[in-house]
Amino acid sequence: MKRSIFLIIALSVVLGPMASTPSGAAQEQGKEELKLQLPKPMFIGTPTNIKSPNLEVITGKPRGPFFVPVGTRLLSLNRPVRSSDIQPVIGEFEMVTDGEKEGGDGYFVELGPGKQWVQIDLGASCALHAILAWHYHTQARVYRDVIVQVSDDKDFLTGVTTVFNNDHDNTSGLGIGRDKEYVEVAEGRLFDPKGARGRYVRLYSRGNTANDLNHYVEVEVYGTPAR
Ligand SMILES: [Ca+2]
Ligand SMILES: [Ca+2]
Repeated sequence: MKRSIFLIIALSVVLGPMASTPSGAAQEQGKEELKLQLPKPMFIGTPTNIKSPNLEVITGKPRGPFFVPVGTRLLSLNRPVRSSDIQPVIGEFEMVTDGEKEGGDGYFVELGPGKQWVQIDLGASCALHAILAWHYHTQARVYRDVIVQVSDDKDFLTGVTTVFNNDHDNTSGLGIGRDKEYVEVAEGRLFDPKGARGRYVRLYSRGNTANDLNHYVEVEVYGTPAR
């Protein structure tokens, strides 16, 4: 009798989570895992010395799989890049979309101090399913006021979708952001545009915890190609 009760408990422990979670819950119909090529990490361990009022809880765990509609492609490779800064301090704007994501010197473009943006022209309006940004991953840093927007207007005056905004105190003047600040790591940060359409992707920042400058190693935009 004791043995059978034990078996029932054991079975419910094993089957319980399976019964309550349909198999493949993370993977909806018509979706596939987004495959990414990630650069080598430049530092190991969880930074504990970064203080910021809007910082997310640091788990140190890698990002889980992310699912996108079947047929999603990298749309941003070698696409033209504009910026609020006329001339980079270091590097070239082209480095934002050149496919190189390694850390270290020679792989990032440096923009001037304060609020700056880079903007990628995808060439056509597309439904977007993932945007990834690597600001800088040679050391642990938090970039301020990260705001990611999508629009068909190159000047971002009309039809703007805000995908991400962690400017919790509105210092950049684009509205209060509800997202959290995060530490830059080699896997980059994935922003979910949830199918928002746009030809242009604009990313803002306003300095970082190490200095007042703005950096990009790479930005990747994934979506459904325009027909
Ligand atoms: Ca690059
Ligand atoms: Ca802010």
